[in-house]
Amino acid sequence: MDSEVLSLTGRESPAAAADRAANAAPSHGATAGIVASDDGNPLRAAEDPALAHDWWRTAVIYQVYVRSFADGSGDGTGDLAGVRERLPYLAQLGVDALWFNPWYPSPLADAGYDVADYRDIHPMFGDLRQAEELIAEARELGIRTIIDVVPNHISHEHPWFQEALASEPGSPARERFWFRDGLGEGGDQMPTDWVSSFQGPTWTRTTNADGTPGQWYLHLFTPEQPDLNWNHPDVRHEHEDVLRFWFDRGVAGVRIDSAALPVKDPSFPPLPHDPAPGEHPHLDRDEIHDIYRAWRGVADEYDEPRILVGEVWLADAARFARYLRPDEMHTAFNFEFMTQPWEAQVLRASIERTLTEHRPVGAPATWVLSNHDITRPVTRYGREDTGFAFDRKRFGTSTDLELGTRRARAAALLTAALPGSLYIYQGDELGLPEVELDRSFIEDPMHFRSGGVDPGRDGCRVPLPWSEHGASLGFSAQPSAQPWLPQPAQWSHLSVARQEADPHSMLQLYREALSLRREREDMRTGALTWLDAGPDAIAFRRGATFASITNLGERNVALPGNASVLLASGPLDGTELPPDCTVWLDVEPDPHTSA
Ligand code: TEU
Repeated sequence: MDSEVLSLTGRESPAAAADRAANAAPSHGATAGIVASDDGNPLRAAEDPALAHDWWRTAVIYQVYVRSFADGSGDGTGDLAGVRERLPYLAQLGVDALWFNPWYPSPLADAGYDVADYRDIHPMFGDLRQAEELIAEARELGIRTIIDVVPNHISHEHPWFQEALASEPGSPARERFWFRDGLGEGGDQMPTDWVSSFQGPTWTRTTNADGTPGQWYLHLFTPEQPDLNWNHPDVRHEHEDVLRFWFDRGVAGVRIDSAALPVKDPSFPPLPHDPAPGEHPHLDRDEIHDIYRAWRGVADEYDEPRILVGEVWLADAARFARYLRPDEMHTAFNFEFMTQPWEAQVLRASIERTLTEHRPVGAPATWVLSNHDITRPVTRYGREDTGFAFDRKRFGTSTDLELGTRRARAAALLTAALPGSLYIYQGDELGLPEVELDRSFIEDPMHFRSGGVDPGRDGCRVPLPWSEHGASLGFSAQPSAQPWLPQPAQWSHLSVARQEADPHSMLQLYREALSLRREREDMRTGALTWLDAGPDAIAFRRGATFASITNLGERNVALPGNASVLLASGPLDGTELPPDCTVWLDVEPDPHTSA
């Protein structure tokens, strides 16, 4: 078979040296990298108390979608009791932190992203005491907790919105939201033409106490998610207070939902055709940074500073990086990489861009293959269109799951080898595919607001299979309980129990990968140096003796002779790396690369 020949000699560019500095040296005080203990042995960065402050720079963060993780109460819905029972599984997987999707009381118009009370837990998940115990128990296992906050909007059932609805136009209670009179005669036209990212209108008209049509209110998502007015001091104080409420309970950080959206242009202009940076009326407005600077102030009040992780969907890399300046967020999700197709040149360019855009602000990159909004990787990579866009999702898309799984395994090792922090969405470590649910089960407003064209996001939110048998494949503590969304029967083969018994399973691959990442200092803090393995491969060193090669082409890539294999995402072909495979190598030190 033809193969590409790999040279392991790479040259560290000035940019790579800067990366090394950014990864090893935190911007706030302490020095990182390897430190010598009294007896001269190197300590791992994470073990040094001063350096523990920077745990987030290289952390592996596992996303828990509570409703579908594990059901401890036996009612078919995941809950905190279920997570507590499964903490040993998460510790064994080797993650540093958990990010919980919103767990607050909510009418679930958007799966909990419609928060009715920030200071409590949804009764179907448990209660506040259980949350406190979970946070403490996880911490004892060395796992930190990150929770979700949703500043752009709250639930229509939140007392503030109920008060606003019951109050007169122009009243202080309405000032916390965006109430406006309609346009046209009788005010029956929406105040703006803005379109929701869930499709459809962004304004809903209220009804006055006497039954006549009233003002309209803004909601960038569903009508059950009224947008907050961030010019109002109550809104700012309330959120800072909510942060303290959870930070005081041991939460290590927050994931900030729709983080580029909260600030609006209060003049409500029509949407410009091609707005200049900062000119969009509700996306990435310059004033937004004040909010996160204030939040950073709150986070830094703690002995172990709390961290801010932004859900920042922005095409403009330079504007994205502004959220990561030293006095704002610590990190933000790298969706640019996540949405790219399975093509070597495109992915490599995305990695380059990511590292380049993070460098000037000194923030680490994040690597994300999916989350609760995104088509599962094994499905995505098994389709003709291997990239991701919300508006391209359709029912009945043909999928080669075997191919997709091979690529998802390769992608898992590729991302775990890159510099920065790593996110794993629950179930990706099992290689779960996207489920095409019968329409009768779908709850996601994205599905309904698309007129039923978009299958929505519930297909990646199906309860996890823990064991091979039973009505919910071990998801529920009550063996006969039906899970809130049906699991495909084939998921028996993907269950945790089955994969624990199979040394070649996706789960074992993740466990081995995370364990190596933990053990090897070079994988966490070593500079990235590109290697040339031909146009269809992504190959790089980290530090002096670690290398990762991913073959995205159709021909084998020959492995170098002076290297030993640490881990591979699939079987090697003799001394060659087959297509859609990643290999991690222990290599001889490169004279051009410093450790
Ligand atoms: O998603 C944010 C989101 O979907 C939008 O930012 C959108 O993708 C973007 O504007 C497209 O360009 C978060 C949550 O992850 C999601 O589950 C929620 O439904 C949503 O916010 C609303 O809270």
